[in-house]
Amino acid sequence: MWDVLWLDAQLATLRADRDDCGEVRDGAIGIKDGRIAWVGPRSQLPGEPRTLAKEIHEAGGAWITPGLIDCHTHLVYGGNRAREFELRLLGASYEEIARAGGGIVSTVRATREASDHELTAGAARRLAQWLDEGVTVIEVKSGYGLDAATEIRLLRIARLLGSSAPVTVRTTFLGAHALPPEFAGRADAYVDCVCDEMLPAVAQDRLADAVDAFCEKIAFSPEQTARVFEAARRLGLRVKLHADQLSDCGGAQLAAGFGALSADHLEYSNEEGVAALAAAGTVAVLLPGAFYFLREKKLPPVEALRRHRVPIAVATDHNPGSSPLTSILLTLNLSCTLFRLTPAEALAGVTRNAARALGMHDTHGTLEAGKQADLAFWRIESPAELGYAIGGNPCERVVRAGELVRAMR
Ligand code: DI6
Ligand code: FE
Repeated sequence: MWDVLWLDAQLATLRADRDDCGEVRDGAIGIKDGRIAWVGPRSQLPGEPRTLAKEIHEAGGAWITPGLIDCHTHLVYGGNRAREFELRLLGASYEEIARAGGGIVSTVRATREASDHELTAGAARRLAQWLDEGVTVIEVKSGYGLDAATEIRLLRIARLLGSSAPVTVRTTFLGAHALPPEFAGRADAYVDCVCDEMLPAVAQDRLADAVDAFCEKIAFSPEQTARVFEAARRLGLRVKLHADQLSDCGGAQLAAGFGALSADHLEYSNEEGVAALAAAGTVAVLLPGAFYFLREKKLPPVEALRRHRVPIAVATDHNPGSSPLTSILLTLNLSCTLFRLTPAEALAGVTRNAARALGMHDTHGTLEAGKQADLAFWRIESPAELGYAIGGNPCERVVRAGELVRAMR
């Protein structure tokens, strides 16, 4: 006997063997012990609804998708960078500001000065918008502490968000995000510190599910990145990479060489890089918020990603400097409008492929029997509307692990 049976719903299952959204008209979902026990057309239910489940719920014709997954955010930080935004509007570039000691390092200063309470409250306030928009899994990176104590603080706060809000938080250690001021001119010494001090401490307390780095001219070289990844591998942690965002650093190849879960940004990646991602099974995470906010011109190689059948995910990259974007729904539209993804590709990018980018594809990301019952309910007439609309929020209910965590609105 199932715990709950949802009826009167249209389903976008996002099953991998379907090119569309895996649509099922007049569908039904049975839930038991927080997992999907049965999913399919109501006409194929294996019995009378009342004999199948303890509770019958009607979805009122809503579309149900898997709970959305934002697989790349920098949610926990102090302050904001509105002043820097003004400077950029007056003509300064993101890279010039970074080189002049602004950029990431200014957020590092604000983050180190902030109390745990301030950091937690700021992140929790922002997180509310993800929950409103049907997100049930969010990845959160450290990377604005850049010393062992603060990086650990950020990861602990990220973990705490997951125990105080109805959302699954995956944490990523991004110690190699920028060079902290106290290591100016000594990047290799900082990488030593990341590998020999920070990473082992983070791993010992099981504070990170993965390790990330920013491989870029204004950040860390491919050699320095490889050192961080080798240290992660020794500790049994999977890696992901900020790759080829502002220049072609061979980031895609580097990530693939380490069997990365994902390679993110990829605007400047070349065809060999894309082929390497395909061979390694690494997910390409596209981040249209940063592309838009920095007014980048070089588009990520979407055609090549399709041709090589690299799974494409889409994420907010929420951060105060290059993507102060708090809406996963707006991100869907940006990925369609700017990168020419189809709405179905964009939706797969925040469900099935985002789960893969976090190594959670066995349990999350599609509506299939056996997976965790994370469901988002939408007041829409077709799934394409989720990528089409700019602003607005048609999410009307959210179920997480079988429990209603957002009631009808
Ligand atoms: N790439 C980005 O776009 C962000 N971090 C990164 O590695 C920028 C973060 C910031 O400017 O604060
Ligand atoms: Fe990022």
